[in-house]
Amino acid sequence: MNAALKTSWICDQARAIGFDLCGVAPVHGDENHLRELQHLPEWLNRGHAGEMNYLHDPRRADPALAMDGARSLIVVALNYNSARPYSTAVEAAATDSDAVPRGWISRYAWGDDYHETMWQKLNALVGGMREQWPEPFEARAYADTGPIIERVAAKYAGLGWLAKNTCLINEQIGSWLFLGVIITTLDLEPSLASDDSPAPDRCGTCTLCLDACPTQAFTEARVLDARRCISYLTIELRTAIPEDLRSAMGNAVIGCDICQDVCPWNRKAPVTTLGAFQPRNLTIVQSGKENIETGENESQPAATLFAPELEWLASLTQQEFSSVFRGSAVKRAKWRGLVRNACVALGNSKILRNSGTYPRVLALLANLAGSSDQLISEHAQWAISRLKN
Ligand code: B12
Ligand code: SF4
Ligand code: SF4
Repeated sequence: MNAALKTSWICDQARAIGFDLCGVAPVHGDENHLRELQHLPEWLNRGHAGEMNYLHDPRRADPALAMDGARSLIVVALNYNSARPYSTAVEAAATDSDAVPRGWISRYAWGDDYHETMWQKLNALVGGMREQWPEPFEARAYADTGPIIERVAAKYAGLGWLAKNTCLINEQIGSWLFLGVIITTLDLEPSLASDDSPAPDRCGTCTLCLDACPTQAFTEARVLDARRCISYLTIELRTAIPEDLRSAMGNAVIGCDICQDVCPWNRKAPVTTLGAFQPRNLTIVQSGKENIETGENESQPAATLFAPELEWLASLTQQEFSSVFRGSAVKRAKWRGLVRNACVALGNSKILRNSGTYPRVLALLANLAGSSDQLISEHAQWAISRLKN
């Protein structure tokens, strides 16, 4: 089978497995691809990576370093846009009333851990390739965690453009996409011919994402200072959240969707019915604190990862956290990170002082302020002072 037929077989197979997009970029030979990756050292030198030390891995600046004899990058994308409102539509309702204060978990983390879903599908694709071509070849699959800058690879595999919010946008699907890459020694036909340009940049004069970012994390269009990004602050940062950024974080507890929620290319984004990406519902049996299990039960109050109650998140024990977030991307934030974030969001909530919620939340925060964990205690104290002022 020649290189062109191989590419076409792989992408047909990828679609049959459930990926929405598939393309191939050459590891060598595309100067623009390599030039784009050369922004990485400058980005790192500016300190934009914060504590994400793994981003300094030199292989990220050149995919050829990721595997001996690598020839091709197969890039796939999977839509995770489950049919629920955007954070920008529900935020006011969640915080600006006497109702119980609710937090925001990013769309990508509502269901099962996407790494697992992506790896299963990517490994199924590699398995299919090995059956199809019995000759020995190397192929390694990555989703998020490998030494490849996936969005740049996706651009040069023809999947979309790198937008001002730094996300990969596909003209038909938008940006609610997980990306996965298979690096392989197979010689495959690139999806873009050598004289083809990648998808044109369709941001135009729009700046909605840059203007909407609550922490002003973009230093310029297409350049994100991760240290200011709520996604970094809530998930990656293990220490105290800088005080000057806390009030801008609103009700975010895991990640942030705002620069994608406001994007016109996501207004008509298709939705996925994939069960793995629908918001998890958790049944809480009130009499036994530990008795938390997944699955709906009409007779019990259900907690959901779609705009969850902040008091519930802030009062989770470490054991409950492990049980509730088993197999969920939320677990990356770790228990103390999530409780820290819930404290900040409670501090930002607009609970009315004459409501029943107000004294209850203050009591919960006072309890957390007494925690022997310095990180939790300090963030709870910050929240109390914010609610009292
Ligand atoms: C580190 C990381 C983060 C960091 C940093 C994000 C960032 N923009 O770099 C944080 C924690 C903030 C983050 C947040 C999110 N992430 Co993230 N993240 C990654 C990861 C692991 C590496 C990305 C990376 O290498 N960044 C380094 C910088 C240099 O890359 P970059 O911003 O793309 O940089 C390019 C531009 O800046 C450009 N550039 C152009 N002109 C110029 C000019 C100058 C002067 C400079 C300096 C640079 C520059 O060149 C750079 C490329 O060389 C990738 C997975 C992977 N392995 O690739 C997922 C990934 C990018 N994340 C993803 C997702 C879903 C998210 C979130 C939506 C999650 C959430 N809801 O909270 C947010 C989105 C925030 C945003 N607007 O980017 C998806 C993106 C899918 C898509 N459609 O684009 C990925 C691909 C994971 C996956 N496998 O699906 N993420
Ligand atoms: S994810 Fe949120 S905080 Fe991060 S750049 Fe986008 S809007 Fe700003
Ligand atoms: S909001 Fe506008 S500028 Fe930002 S990514 Fe979308 S189209 Fe581009």
